[in-house]
Parts: sequence; structure tokens; C-alpha cells
Amino acid sequence: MPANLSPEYKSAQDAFRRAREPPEKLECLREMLRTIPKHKGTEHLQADIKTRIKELTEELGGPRKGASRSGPELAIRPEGAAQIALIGPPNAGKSSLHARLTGSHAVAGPYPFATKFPLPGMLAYEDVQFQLVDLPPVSADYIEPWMAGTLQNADAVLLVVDLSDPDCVDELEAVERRLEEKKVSLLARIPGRTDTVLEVPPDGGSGGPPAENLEDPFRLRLPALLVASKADLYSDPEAELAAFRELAPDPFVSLAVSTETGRGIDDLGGALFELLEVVRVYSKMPHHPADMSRPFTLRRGGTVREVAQLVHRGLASELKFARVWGPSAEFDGQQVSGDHIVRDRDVVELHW
Ligand SMILES: Nc1nc2c(ncn2[C@@H]2O[C@H](COP(=O)(O)OP(=O)(O)O)[C@@H](O)[C@H]2O)c(=O)[nH]1
Ligand SMILES: [Mg+2]
Repeated sequence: MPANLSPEYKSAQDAFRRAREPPEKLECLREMLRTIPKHKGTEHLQADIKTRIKELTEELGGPRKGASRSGPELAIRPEGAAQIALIGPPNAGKSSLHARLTGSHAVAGPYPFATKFPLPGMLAYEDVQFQLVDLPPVSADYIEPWMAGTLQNADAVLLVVDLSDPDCVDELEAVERRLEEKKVSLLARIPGRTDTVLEVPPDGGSGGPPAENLEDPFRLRLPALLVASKADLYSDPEAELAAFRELAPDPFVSLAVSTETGRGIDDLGGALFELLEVVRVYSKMPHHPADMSRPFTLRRGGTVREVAQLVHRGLASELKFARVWGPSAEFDGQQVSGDHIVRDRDVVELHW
């Protein structure tokens, strides 16, 4: 038996990472379990896959009969161009920000743990919608056991910190440590589309390679934006933010905002658009004007084939060619193949 992960397994794992809808994720997980080489070196991974299958099956099956847990939804179904989780220490201003950005009635309060469950809301930026999810705080002492599960659906994180809190540097560090413990890494930008999959080195015939050498498909790598809240409390928030960044040298793009004065609030949508490398594409039928009312959204580097898949599931495999107008077209109506990389505000006419 070859020790290396099979190409079948790798493509199932890639598909899992791309999958957004829970049923699709479940399908991919089953395929991963079916195709993973069964030897000692993959035992941990096999167990992890089985756990995820069990969790997702339960999530999709709805509340179990006689289950102890009934109550608010912990997994928020993604809507819009991306799902963004608000994360930070207690009283950082997450719920106030959520209410201000989405018009939600998120409860804010000068006491910790006012927020107990995930709360979704929509933030409009130009013609794109982002789903923001308010969450309970993360601190050195506590993280909700279900938090990592909820983050499975997130595409990015708004890391909210209150610079007026004297412990904010330590608190931010604690948040990141807590997330790391749950296999959630925060990055300054979205992970590359062509992340190399680590090969399992050939095992010498006995026992298989150590599990550490396997790339962990369940490690979440989420791009994050650092939001310094309560900017109204400072005469010079930029200087305050710069001083904070000296002490907490994270690589994240940062923004000082205030829900009291509205400072920086209008910049958040654009910052998320940049962070998530969103590309909007409008679809068009032959001999008809483009539908400019609703863009399809994908990530920078996305292709015409991916657009086809968004327009209609299964269309990608039947695509013959497309015509493009806009930033990626050399001339209006240029005929291109499925591999053509689209750009923001392209109009695409699919032929199949
Ligand atoms: N001065 C000021 N206070 C704020 C701001 N945003 C939130 N707060 C206050 O900070 C406290 C905690 O806010 P909350 O949104 O509940 O924080 P959360 O625990 O992170 O959700 C509340 O008393 C808010 O009124 C802000 O921009 N400026
Ligand atoms: Mg809150």
C-alpha cells in the first residue's frame, strides 16, 4: 500500500476546504474517509474525519430526539459574499459594532458575557453583502466549547480590541492563543489558493509515518482585520493604535473605529472587501443586457469556470466558452475559455 495520500484523497480534501454548504462538506468528508490510506500514520486523521462526519450529520439532522441541547443555533448558515466572525475579549465593543454595522439588536453592555450565542446580521458594501456574526467573548479563562465549530463556516475574522483597556495587549494575545488551541489560526490575508499539500513521506514499511507530518485539513486559517474600538475615547486614535501595534506586533491590517461617533465605521465594508479579495461578476444571457442587480462573488484569481458553477451547479462541466466585457477583457465580448481569470466588475456571458 502506498504511504502517500492518494490523489483521490487530496482532491476530496481540497473539495472539503472549498465547500461552504454543510451537505456538501459532509459529502466531501465521506469521500475523504473512503479514500484515505488506512494505516497507522493516518489513524488520527481518520478519527478526526469521523468526528466531523458525526458532528455534521447531527447538525444537519436538526435537534435530536430527547437531546439535551435545544436552543439557539450555534452553526450559522453562511449568506452573502462571506461570513465574518466578530472575535475579541469581553467588553471590547463587538456587539455595539455588530448593531451599528448590521442594524441588529445585539445586546451591548458594560458587563462581560452579555453575548451568549452567535447572532448573524448583514452588512452591505456597495452591491455586496457580508454576513457578520456576533459572538461571545474569548478570554484567557474561557472560550465557548462550540466556538471552533461555529467558526467552521466563517471566511474571516474581525478581531475587536478596546485600546482603553490597560490589559488589551495581553487579552489579544490570550484570544489568539485560545484560538490556536482550537486549531484556528489568524492570518493577515487569505491563505493562497495553491497551498501546497504536504506529502506523507514514504513509511519504511512499518507502522506508517508520524501523524504530525500530515497536513491537518481541520486547521482553520482565517484572514483577520484588527479593529480598535472606542476611538472616541482618544484625542489621537491613530497614535494610540500605532503605540498598541508596537506592543502587539501582529501582521493584521488595523482600523480605529467608534460606534459612538461613527468614526471608521464606513471604512469597514471596503476593508473586508479588500481582505477577502472579493471579485464581483455580473452574468448575462446572449442578446440580453447583463443582470447588474446582483453580482456573483468569488475570490481574486477565480475563473470563468467558477463563475459557471456559481450561476448553476454543474454548469462548469458543460461550459463550452464564455464572452467577457469589462476589466479582464482585452476587448468587448472577447471569447475566453473556462480558465480565463475574471476581475472585479466583469460581465460574463456563459455558453454551454
Ligand atoms: N466610548 C465608547 N464605548 C463603547 C463603544 N463601543 C462599545 N462601547 C461600550 O463598551 C461596553 C461593551 O460593549 P459591547 O458591545 O457589549 O462589547 P462586547 O462584549 O465586545 O460585545 C458597553 O458599555 C458599550 O456601551 C465605543 O465606540 N465608544
Ligand atoms: Mg457582546
